[in-house]
Amino acid sequence: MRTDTSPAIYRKDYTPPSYWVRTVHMGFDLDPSATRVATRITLERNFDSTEKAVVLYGDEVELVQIHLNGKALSKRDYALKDGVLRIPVAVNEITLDIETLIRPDKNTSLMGLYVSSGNFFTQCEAEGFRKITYFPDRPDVMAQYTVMLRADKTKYPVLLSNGNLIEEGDLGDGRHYALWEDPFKKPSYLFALVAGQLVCQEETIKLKSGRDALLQVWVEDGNLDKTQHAMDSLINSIRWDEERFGLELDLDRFMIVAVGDFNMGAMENKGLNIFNTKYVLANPRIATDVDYANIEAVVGHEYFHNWTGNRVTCRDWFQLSLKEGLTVFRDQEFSADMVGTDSGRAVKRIDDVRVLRQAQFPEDAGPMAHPVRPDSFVEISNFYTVTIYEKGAEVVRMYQTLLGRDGFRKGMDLYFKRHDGQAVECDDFRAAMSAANGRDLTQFERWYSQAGTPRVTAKTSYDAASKTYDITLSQSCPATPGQAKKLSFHIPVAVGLLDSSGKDMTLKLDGEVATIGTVVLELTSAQQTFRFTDVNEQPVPSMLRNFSAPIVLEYDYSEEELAFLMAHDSDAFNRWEAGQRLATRRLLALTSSAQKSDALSIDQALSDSLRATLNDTQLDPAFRETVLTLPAETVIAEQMDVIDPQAIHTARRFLRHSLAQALRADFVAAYKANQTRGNYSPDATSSGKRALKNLALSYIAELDDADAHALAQAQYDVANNMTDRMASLSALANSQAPGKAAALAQFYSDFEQEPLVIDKWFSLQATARTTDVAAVRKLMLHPAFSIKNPNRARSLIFSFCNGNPSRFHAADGSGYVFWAEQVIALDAINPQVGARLARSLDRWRKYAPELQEKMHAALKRVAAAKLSKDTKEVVTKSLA
Ligand code: 0A1
Ligand code: ZN
Repeated sequence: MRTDTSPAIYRKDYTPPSYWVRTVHMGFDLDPSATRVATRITLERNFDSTEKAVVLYGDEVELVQIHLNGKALSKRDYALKDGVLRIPVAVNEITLDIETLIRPDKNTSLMGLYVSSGNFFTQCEAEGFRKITYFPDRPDVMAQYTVMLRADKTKYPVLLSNGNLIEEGDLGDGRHYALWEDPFKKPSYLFALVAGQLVCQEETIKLKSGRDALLQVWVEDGNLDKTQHAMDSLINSIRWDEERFGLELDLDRFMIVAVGDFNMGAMENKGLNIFNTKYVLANPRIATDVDYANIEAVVGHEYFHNWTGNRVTCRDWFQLSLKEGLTVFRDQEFSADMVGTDSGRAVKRIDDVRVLRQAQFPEDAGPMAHPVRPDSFVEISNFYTVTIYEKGAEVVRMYQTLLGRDGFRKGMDLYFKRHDGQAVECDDFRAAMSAANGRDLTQFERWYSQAGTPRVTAKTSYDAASKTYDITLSQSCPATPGQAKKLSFHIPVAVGLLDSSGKDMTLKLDGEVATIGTVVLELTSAQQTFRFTDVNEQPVPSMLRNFSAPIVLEYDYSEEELAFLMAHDSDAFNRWEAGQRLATRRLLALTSSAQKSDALSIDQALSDSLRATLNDTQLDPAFRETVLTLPAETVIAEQMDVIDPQAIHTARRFLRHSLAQALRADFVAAYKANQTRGNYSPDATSSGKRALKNLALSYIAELDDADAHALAQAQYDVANNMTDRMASLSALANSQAPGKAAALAQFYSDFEQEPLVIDKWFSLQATARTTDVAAVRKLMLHPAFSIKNPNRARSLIFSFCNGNPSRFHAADGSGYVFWAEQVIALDAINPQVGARLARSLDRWRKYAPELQEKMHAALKRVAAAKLSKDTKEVVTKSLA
């Protein structure tokens, strides 16, 4: 950890490595308090580099000795400064032997080699390998690894690393060994080892080519009843990649290991994926429908990285979205295909767009805004962001929208043909898409280089005499840090026109052949007019169908048009979108009334439209649930010039309460009609029913009367799965129900032995309406709370700061004081987790002056503390 101000690194300063690494042989003598690592690397000069030295990086690792071509080096033979070790050499081929000593048990950063529950794990992306040994730890240096693990046999019976197990045996002194060889060359960030007391579920499957592959899911003893869903998800992922992209598993063995202490979701180490337990362990008793879906998505995501990330990797970390945006897109498509139905695909799309709007749009409008391919960073760990991941996925999706599914596949095929085994740039992906389809995608590059969410304003005019309909689109993009002026983007805007009966019109763009349904307008200038001909009546436009670009689309829809689209649009996404537009307008008006302490009143038109959707049994329950869910408080906040969290909260609660009153009978009917009986299954139909039923319950619970309490309590008492149990507990926890405290206590004692469930228990309380800072501080004293475990810290501290806006933004500033304390405390333990929490005040300049002042003081307080470069970068940018 460095506490001085660390310099920024720039993309334009990229230089190729001075030496390539051909082979790496590592020997680990695993011991929690002193692990010895002996590494032999063979290197070859890179004639593209002018540097006449080998450059190695190390971070908090003790260098015991170093030999060059068998000769011991003394301190005079190299320069070591700020973790960079330079050995001047003139020969073309060299061998380095490096011995290092590390202390995994003291490693609370969870980067490099660390201990969790007595077992060893590694995390090397992005720059964790340098915490194990000195190495050219950069993604464009790819090498072949052979790894020897030695450890006490009883304490660490299982020894795993990347690739194939070549040999294992006894060392005679109570210790044993395992030798692993990875046949594929890889960058150091994909290195992994695991050692300890673990058990596995395994299965052998036949790959498309006829080869056998051994699949294993490793967990701690006692968790083997929770691995089936992860195994099924892995098998489905393998099949899907074979079918959709013609990509086969290239290894004989593929392992997933679950660990309870992990900074992120999971990691795609070659052949040895390491997962946060949250994204592996599931059974009906402990996991919700959302957990099941997340596990499927994350297992898919890591598996898909095997091609998009591992076989073709990134030249440097500025290209991170090359692998992440593409792989998120792939996991989104996988999840959608697993549901299979059109309506299911739309619900998945809606979920993904919600994440984008709730998290990425604010990021893109705040002090940490950065392009999908950033130009600079101080700490790369801070750039594992929703922009790199989710906006990156939207950018990849736009290729598919522009080129079609087949065109996109051609582009992917060419990408692998050109770059398999290489470390490349985002531009190489774009070039492959362009070349495979004969399309000029030059302007598309701006999606990678310009930050900010573009705004597209649409204006329409119908001319009955000439039967023409014009759509004029104009685009702009707000300034972001370091980018005052933006150039026009290449934006695919998918459009349909509805006739007065609600049917899709046949569309004829000026001079082009007719299509039924949807056309993709390509907006490339600041302003463009698209003319539809042979339009027989004034249409209602359905714009940005399926959310065809990550933009804000403004169009002056009347309330009647929105209600009409909600009822008729053939594009399910836009039916949902019309409802969200209606609800957002209402919520903004209510918020403004709340600010002026005016009387709040319900809107008949909105409640009629929502009632119609709720009662339309032709529509899937899962889809109806998305329509009946009001926009989140954070989404409303982003639409305001000055955010007023209390007024937003009052407005949203008022609307929910009013809808509950107006639609009570409808909600009760939906509750009854959507019961799932028999054994629990997380399939889309059953989980959709539960989602609608539990949404109905949450509305009914708004009324907070004896009937509502009884309904929630009854569901809690008979629940045979975690989805229903959590939904009813949440209804109770947010009410005045007499059984509330007893249910919370019962839940705790029933699940005390299940860490992932106890996380839910903390998080539910952290986000409850009555929970203020004092209550959170009290929960932190609970014996089950530990700030050192990232999942636990996230379940309580992050859930409160990010998921309970009206309490976090308490007028007295107590939330911010708490936030500052926790950022400082977390940063000292684990910089990545500290820096993540530091992001909670990103948007401080958007709040009223009284709050701003208190946030500013809290930020200053953090900035004045001794910080890691991770957290320092975040608060410095926030204050800039
Ligand atoms: N590449 C992983 C994400 C990841 C990044 C950094 C990590 O270390 C702290 C861990 C995981 C993915 O996209 O799943
Ligand atoms: Zn990823």
